[in-house]
Amino acid sequence: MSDILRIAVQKKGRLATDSNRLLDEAGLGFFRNPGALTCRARGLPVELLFVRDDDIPSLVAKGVCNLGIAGENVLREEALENPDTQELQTVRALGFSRCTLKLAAPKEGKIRTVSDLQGLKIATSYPQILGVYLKEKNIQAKCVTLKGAVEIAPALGLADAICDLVSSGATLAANGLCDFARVMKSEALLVRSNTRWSAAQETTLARLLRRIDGIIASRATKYIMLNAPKSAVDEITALLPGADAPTIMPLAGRDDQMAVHAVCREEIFWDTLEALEARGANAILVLPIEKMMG
Ligand code: PRT
Ligand code: ZN
Repeated sequence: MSDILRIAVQKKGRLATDSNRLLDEAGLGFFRNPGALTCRARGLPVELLFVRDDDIPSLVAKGVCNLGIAGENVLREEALENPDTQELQTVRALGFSRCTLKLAAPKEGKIRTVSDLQGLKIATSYPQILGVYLKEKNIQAKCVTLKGAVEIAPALGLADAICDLVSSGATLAANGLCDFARVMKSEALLVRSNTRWSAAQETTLARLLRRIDGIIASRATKYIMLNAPKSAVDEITALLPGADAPTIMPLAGRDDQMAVHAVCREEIFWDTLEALEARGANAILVLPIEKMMG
């Protein structure tokens, strides 16, 4: 059994940049030659395999790779189609490549609700997920499977409606379509195989997860520094979003002011900064946090 942890990631596409960035920030330190399909990390005993996202569920299910990063939509579609991939365990939801699988129809047409789909044709790249959804809703409709450019299907007369991924909604709008139901939400997941691993591989995964958790936590977290009038310190610290135990220190040469430093675990909006300033806070700095641990 190998001691190297092998991770399948998308070679090129909407998952690739964020997957690579996460693994890079987690200290894997890999340099990929253009065109190379595998790459050994320098920071941890890890090898990356660059593949199409559709192949990731089965590569991990077969144990060719220990881990994979894929969209929830692809994992669910594959699990419905290929029972081998049902055994994959989600180890982390990664918070990127977020999108929603939606039903949409021509803006000018008559389809406004799911029940309007009875007896009609729906184009999709996700026939399994759509099939389950329609069954739950007691709708009998025909799925027309297309691998891409699903949004063009109604204009070509191939289908009456579509079921496709939406993020900004710009593609639907550009094709004169309007969404009317949400089938599922999706984000990138880190999944692991159900096969036997060596102790070294388990140890590497534990180290990797601790680092990933630190990265995910730090993304939502900011460090805030400000000076506050002594009399308003309590009021000002109460306004800091998601801050536990701020550090409050005297300011050299200023008896009337204190320095307040805090880690805020929730987003700091302009409104909050304005409210802080209105209570006398000054020299307010909001800084990103790169890494967190402990
Ligand atoms: O080559 P490979 O098979 O690896 O890649 P792919 O072409 O199958 O997938 P890719 O790279 O396009 O997407 C990979 C994954 O990113 C998907 O499986 C989703 O989990 C996720 N994702 C997030 C998206 C989108 N957002 C998305 N907007 N995948 C596709 N889209 C498409 C959608 O199909 C539609 O055509 O973008 C268009 C809509 O975008 P908006 O912004 O106009 O709404
Ligand atoms: Zn794909």
